[in-house]
Amino acid sequence: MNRRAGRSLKSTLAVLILAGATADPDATWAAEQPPANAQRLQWWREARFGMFIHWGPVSLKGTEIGWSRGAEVPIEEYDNLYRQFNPVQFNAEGWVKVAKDAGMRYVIFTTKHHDGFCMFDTKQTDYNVMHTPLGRDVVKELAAACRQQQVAFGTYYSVCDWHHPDFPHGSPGGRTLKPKPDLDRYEQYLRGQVKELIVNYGPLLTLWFDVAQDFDAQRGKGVVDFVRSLQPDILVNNRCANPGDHDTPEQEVGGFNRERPWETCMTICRQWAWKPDDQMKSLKQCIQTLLHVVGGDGNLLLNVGPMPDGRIEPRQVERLKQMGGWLAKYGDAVYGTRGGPLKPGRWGASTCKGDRVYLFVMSWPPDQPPVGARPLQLPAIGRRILSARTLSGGNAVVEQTKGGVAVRLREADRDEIATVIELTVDGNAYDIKPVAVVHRSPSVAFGKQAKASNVFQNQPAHGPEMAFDDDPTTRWATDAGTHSAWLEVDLGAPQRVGRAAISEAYPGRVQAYELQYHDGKSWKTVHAGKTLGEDARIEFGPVTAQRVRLQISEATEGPTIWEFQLLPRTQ
Ligand code: FHN
Repeated sequence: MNRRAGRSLKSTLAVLILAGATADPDATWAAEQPPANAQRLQWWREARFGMFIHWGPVSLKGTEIGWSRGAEVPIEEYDNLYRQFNPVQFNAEGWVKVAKDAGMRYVIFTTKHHDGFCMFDTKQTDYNVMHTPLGRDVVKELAAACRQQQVAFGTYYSVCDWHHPDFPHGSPGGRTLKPKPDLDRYEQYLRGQVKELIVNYGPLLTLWFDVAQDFDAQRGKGVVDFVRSLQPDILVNNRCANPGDHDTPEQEVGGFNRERPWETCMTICRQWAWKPDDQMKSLKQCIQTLLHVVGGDGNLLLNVGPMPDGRIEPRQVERLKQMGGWLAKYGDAVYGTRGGPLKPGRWGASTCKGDRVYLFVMSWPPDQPPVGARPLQLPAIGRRILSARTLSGGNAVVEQTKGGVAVRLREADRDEIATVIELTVDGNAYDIKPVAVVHRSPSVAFGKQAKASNVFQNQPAHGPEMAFDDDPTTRWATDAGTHSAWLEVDLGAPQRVGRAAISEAYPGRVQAYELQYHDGKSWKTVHAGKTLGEDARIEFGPVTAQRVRLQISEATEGPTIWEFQLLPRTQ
């Protein structure tokens, strides 16, 4: 990482903010910057963590923005919600402060989602926030608050527009066809609005396009080139039918990739827009997701959906504050780092900066009586470790041999979310060749064939195998409205098992379940229980079986399982 690019975040951001004050937004950047957006991309990569905000009149219904139009909410009703939209408690400064207190370095706001409603004072249509009882330019206030608090600001803009008569597809869900579309005319409308966003509210950190649908690569490239002509150093994502500057894995941690910039976008709850009593991720899930993302060399864009009164839900504010508290202690191991060299996995994740490697240990090998606590065994890293410092408490013992690195730490000193250890090595840590941490699973079900009675939208990313991969960022999920389901694993051969460790995502959904094994003729129950939770530890039998399943007979909502481990009995 070169010195110039390593410029402090603040001074780079100051240039970013100040540029907004000049007549020509790019005077500052164009004069002294490297070509295109190299420095802004560098700044973005070092920022690591941003706030996504999905908001609009649909918050009055508590249903999903765009997608509920013509589905849970009749189109006529949905399209007139703006007439009641009066979020009197909307306070842009307060929102930006929530982001800043969370340790977020940028904010991306939905200026127009698939429902076509515009949250800014656009001259292209009256279907916008200035024609609501609120009558204020939300994007203008948010952009100003970001500038004032030195937080970078970017705009989400949906390419598909299921409300606009010229965009070919419509609601529900983009599955219908408009009677007289005109895509060329729609593109001019889109270009007009994108220009307003950049010229009237910029310079922007990024133009975050979404769902190109009827736009092909040629049209997408034309729009992206147009955007760059208005602000040469702007970042553009990969969702305008064009590769843009970075990828955007969604609701999942992207794969380890130092070559192509990427940003995981993820909801702090389940829905993008506000939903009453939605299930919110635990602090552990939020932090471990952030660490797996930055450990893979990516950014995390974590989404909140403000309420119809203009507030971000207090419990979401609290969760974000907790994240900020964690980053206040360990942020040096996140901001301005690169992913690796030890690739993310069940064990945890790592980042590097200068001659430091930061380990975030999230899972330790199970104890092996009578030996006791076994060390975390990491592969060789090709650099000499000069010293080790445990930042999260206790004193880890780090032993380096030709074969690898062993990390020992008393159980009492291990951090439930992530144990943070700083290694100082004899050179630039970024030059260490990235290496995977071979996982020795204690579970005889690890990596085995699995099947299930239901899979969320039949998406492989939520298939049954996700519960047997020892990866805390993947899970088996079922469709909304599923109230009973089974998850089966084939161990490949008969195995003697007597313990199960089950981690339920969205704890509390499962209300009754049975653990069963197949004896060659039928399913036999070895354990029955009520709720599971995030860390259920179950002893049974022991039994010898090849096929084992979790039979969920009662669930309040689609059951979903992070991990289902099967272990031998210890005694
Ligand atoms: O359909 C949208 C969805 O509502 C949300 O805006 C996400 C955010 O990345 N993008 C689309 C789904 O991929």
